[in-house]
Amino acid sequence: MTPPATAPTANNLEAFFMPFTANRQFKKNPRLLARAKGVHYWTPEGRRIIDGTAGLWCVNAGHGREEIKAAIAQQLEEMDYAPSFQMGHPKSFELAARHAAMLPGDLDHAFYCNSGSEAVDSALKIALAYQRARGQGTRTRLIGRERGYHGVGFGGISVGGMVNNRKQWGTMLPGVDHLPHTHLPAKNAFSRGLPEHGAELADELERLVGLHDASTIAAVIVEPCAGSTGYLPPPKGYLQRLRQICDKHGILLIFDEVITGFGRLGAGFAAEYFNVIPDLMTVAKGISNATVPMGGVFVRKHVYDGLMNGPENVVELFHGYTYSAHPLACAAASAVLDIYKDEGLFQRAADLSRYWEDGVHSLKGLPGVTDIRNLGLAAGIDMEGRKDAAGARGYDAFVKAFELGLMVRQAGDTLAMSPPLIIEKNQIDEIIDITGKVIKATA
Ligand code: PXG
Repeated sequence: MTPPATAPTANNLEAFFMPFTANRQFKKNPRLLARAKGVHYWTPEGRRIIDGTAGLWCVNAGHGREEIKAAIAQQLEEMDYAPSFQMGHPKSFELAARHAAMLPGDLDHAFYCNSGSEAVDSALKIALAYQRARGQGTRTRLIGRERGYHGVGFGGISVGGMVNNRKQWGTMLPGVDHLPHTHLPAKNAFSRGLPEHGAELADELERLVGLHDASTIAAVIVEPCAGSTGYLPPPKGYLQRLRQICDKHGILLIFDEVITGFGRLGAGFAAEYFNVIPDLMTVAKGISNATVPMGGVFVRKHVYDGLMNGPENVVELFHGYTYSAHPLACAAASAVLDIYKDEGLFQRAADLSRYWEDGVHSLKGLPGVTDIRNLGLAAGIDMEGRKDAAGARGYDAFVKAFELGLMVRQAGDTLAMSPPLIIEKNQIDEIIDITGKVIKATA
């Protein structure tokens, strides 16, 4: 791979106000990526980095896919943009039909947006609108979960359970409560796949119903397997129990599948993997292989039908984005569905997941490793932090990994990994090898 002609230099990094980044620290010692293909990135200097995180959990089919590029280019040639308010373009309807056909149960309608954050806010609104449309307008309360991450919109941070968000952004949405998280290292450390203990934590929803009354609760939102806060697979039976309690009380269940959707668990969706069908599902990332920003909310028939009432000239859902179902995103999303299907990538992830599990669990016993979790083709590794410096070891590990040619994600002193689903076994070995070195180097 040839590096680009002009490598950016430190003195032109200033203007970009970087998201979720320590700007000053980064700009003193930047980590730049200039090219990508398959499971690799290259820095401007031409150094190869193995992508242990599929970008940010999103490039599931690998980088630089020609089929997606061709579909986007063709769509750009044909029609760059078309509004989706009171107008439509064929690709959006085609894509929705394809998504409906591949989704489990009767999740058969698709609303489109541009990111996971928008998907979450859209899902919360659809839930409120649905409850109101069926004459249950007192159901306005939303229930999230501790350690949940649902993006950065005010709805998402409100139902989310990230302490930094709660510290930083004031009171957020009112009328929100939270289930406890399911991370129980004392009982479940080093579980392979689903942990044994903790299904009873779903019963906390009964407690919240007892406190607030079901008639005030619109929806519960959880990540079936929490991603950003360290990769936390659900305890065995937990999601099934949550589904039962929601059904009992007329509460909508929303699965945030922004990370788990499109193959990460070795099935199309976590809903399919667990055989638990939520009423609404949020997606993004792998929906377009991250080539064109896209998010979506998939809803079950009863939710869509419930909103299709009143006079036909009235807009049923007073919500949408200029770029909802953007033609380029639809073209990309359709091309990536072909890749997933033609290459059997969801099954490939399932087939590789055991090898991956053995690989990540081989890191048990390295200095300060306190827990390792895995499910599908992703894992979280907890490391003992440094005294009085939470997150410092995690950051050093992340930097060291990059130096050694591996991209990982860091959340505090936890490392998270989620390679593209096209990863080969020898490349998994390489990821594990570098991760081991990084853990030792930062102990
Ligand atoms: N829901 C979930 C479950 C997510 O993981 C979002 C919503 C928001 O999506 P957008 O597209 O608005 O970013 C996410 C995003 C990480 C990491 O390192 C995770 C995300 C984003 C960036 C970094 O874990 N998840």
